[in-house]
Amino acid sequence: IIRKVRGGTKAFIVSVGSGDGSSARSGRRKMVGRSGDGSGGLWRLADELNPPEVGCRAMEAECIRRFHRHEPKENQCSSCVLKHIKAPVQLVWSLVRRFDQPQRYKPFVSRCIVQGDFAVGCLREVNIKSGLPATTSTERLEQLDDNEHILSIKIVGGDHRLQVFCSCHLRLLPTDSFRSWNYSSVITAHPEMIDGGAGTLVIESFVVDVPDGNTKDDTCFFVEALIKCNLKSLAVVSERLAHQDLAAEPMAL
Ligand code: A8S
Repeated sequence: IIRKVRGGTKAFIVSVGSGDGSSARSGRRKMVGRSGDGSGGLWRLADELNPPEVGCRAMEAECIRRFHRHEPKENQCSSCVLKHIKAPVQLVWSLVRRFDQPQRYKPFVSRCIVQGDFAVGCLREVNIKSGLPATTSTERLEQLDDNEHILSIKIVGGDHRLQVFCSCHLRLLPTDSFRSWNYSSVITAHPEMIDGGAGTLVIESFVVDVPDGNTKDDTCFFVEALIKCNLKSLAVVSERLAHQDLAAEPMAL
């Protein structure tokens, strides 16, 4: 499943689950194969932007292996979204690391308040824009590594009303039956060259409980869609800032 990928702002997804294969939509994936890690897990490459023959380079596979190892339990699914951004890693990381300001690039966040000091272990209360099956989310900063560019969070509360969802529509619980959502994610940023310029490979992976009545496939699809929106927006904001930085630089004589 490791294939060549061209530079540019392309995103694709690698997912792993226990391969229940029960979803009617599993055929939607462009590629399905066995992972070679001996776990018997099913690796899928869901490629939204790249042509089917374009997949994952060795560098990406290595970053996933080093920083994005999750061990999903039987009732969980795990997946990984990648994005190539035409902006230097320092700039991209300066946006990603701000656990206290996710609204700088996350399009679904309207407000965020951090309780206490901004340090590993602190909690943020995130307000979600209307139209989504949640209004707030309480999240803990699990890891912040400015050298390796790793940020990891865990959802510890909120009013997520997701019980049954699928790719085409969401069915919500009655408003009084809130459930917390067991969700952890890791986002990393890696320097790379894109079209001869400084670029960044951003990888975000997650592990989440599969709600009752859902398949792993549908759960992954829903979360991947949200993360893809976040990373797309991160690329737009970063690339805009990178252009401004370039324009502000004095011309070399
Ligand atoms: C993130 C990633 C995700 C956020 C999800 C998946 C969420 O904030 C949104 C809608 C939901 O229904 C769940 O890092 C939740 O932002 C946008 C509130 C958790």
